[in-house]
Amino acid sequence: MQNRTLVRDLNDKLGQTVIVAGWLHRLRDMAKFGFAIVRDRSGLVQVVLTAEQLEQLKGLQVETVLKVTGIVVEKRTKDPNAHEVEIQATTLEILSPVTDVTPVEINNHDLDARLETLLDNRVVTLRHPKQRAIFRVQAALVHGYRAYMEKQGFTEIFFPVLAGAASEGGSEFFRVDYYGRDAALTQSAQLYKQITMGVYEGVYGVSYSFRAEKFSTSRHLTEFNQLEFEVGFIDSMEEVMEYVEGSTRGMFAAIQEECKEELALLNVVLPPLGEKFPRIKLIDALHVYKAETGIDETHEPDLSPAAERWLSTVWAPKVHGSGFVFVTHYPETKRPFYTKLDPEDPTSTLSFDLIGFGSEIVSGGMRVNRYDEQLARIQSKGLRVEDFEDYLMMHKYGIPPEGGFGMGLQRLTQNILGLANIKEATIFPRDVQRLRP
Ligand code: AMO
Repeated sequence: MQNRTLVRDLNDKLGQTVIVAGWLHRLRDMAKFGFAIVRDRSGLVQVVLTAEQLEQLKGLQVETVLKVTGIVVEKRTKDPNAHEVEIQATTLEILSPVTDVTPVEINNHDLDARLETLLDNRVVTLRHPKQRAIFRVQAALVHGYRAYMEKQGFTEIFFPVLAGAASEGGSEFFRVDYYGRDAALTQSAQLYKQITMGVYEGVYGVSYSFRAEKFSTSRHLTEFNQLEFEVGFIDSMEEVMEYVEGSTRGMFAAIQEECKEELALLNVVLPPLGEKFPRIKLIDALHVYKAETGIDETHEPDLSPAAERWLSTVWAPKVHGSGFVFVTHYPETKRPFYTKLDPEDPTSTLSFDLIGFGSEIVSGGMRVNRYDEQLARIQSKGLRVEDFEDYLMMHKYGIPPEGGFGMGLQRLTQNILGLANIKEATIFPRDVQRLRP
């Protein structure tokens, strides 16, 4: 639309005639005149309407799409220091009339709806300023990630979603009928990002991951995005962790720069990152958990959700001034076939998770890069070697020592914004029950 002014730029246009376009967020009819709150992608503005203009809106509901021409004036308020502006409308054009009442009220400060109602009516609830803010923050996280990776000189890769074999093992994959053949939706870009290690040495990308989860939880989706990363010619897993930390810091910087208003609207105060994210072996973490809380999970092969929460929200902030903690050296039984075994203890792996603000948001580690070793791991995991022919070809033709990680985008957004359910951090979530909208 030519000559349109966004709401956020109106403060600079005092006394000028402008065109503002957006949705009717709220209407107050004072009989002889009225107030329309108009919402565009940048904010809300009050428009003062004449009786005739009010008449134009008769029978129309909120969300009607409007084009307003008017003069920017200082808003009359009781607070002499509040230099807000409003628009004195000269003409009003209706671009798309709405006659139905919205199924959920979206013009209050908070959306008062249960999660399922909010998601059933996502088409309109997404328009609420707080919902909009969530996905602005998510976009900024990806900007920060991309900017960091580009700065390192790495190559962005666009990974396939349809594949012949499951990448993470297990049974949690979706089968697809592919012209009568069995195909799968990728659980991650794992195999593909590793293959590119024969070429680019450092790659990243945003992938789609599909997991046929059996239950709905507040942390799991059946479709989500991973910020993927893989790097070659490394000496140790610690190098991969440096990239996790560097990119996370870059992402935090991006949201602080791009999303000040959104973070304020969502009442988010970002937790401290600390000097350096602490690193602790799984077994040591379980012992600290036991010593400090009395809960004995030292015989477990993994952290329970409660232990993850305690480590990242109590222990790491208190002891290391950080809301993040790397937990390393998970047992072989808990990690996929591509994970390198720890040469000092072959029941353990060179693997890590990054736990942040309550739960795991990143998984990563060193990978097996030699052919014989990888063949043996596939066989020992009971997987069919013929399913991994293409993958093993890369090992056969030389892959440097390498490692990488995958960061769950929706999980990260959920934890940073303190959202109770991951579906709130997913624009159109899919779970065991939900496939719409
Ligand atoms: P993993 O399976 O641990 O590792 O997944 C990596 C990250 O993705 C997120 N995540 C999920 N988010 C929402 N719903 C789910 N069902 C779900 N499952 C996982 C988490 C998790 O930390 N290929 C490896 C990564 C690697 O080693 O490079 C992988 O997929 O935030």
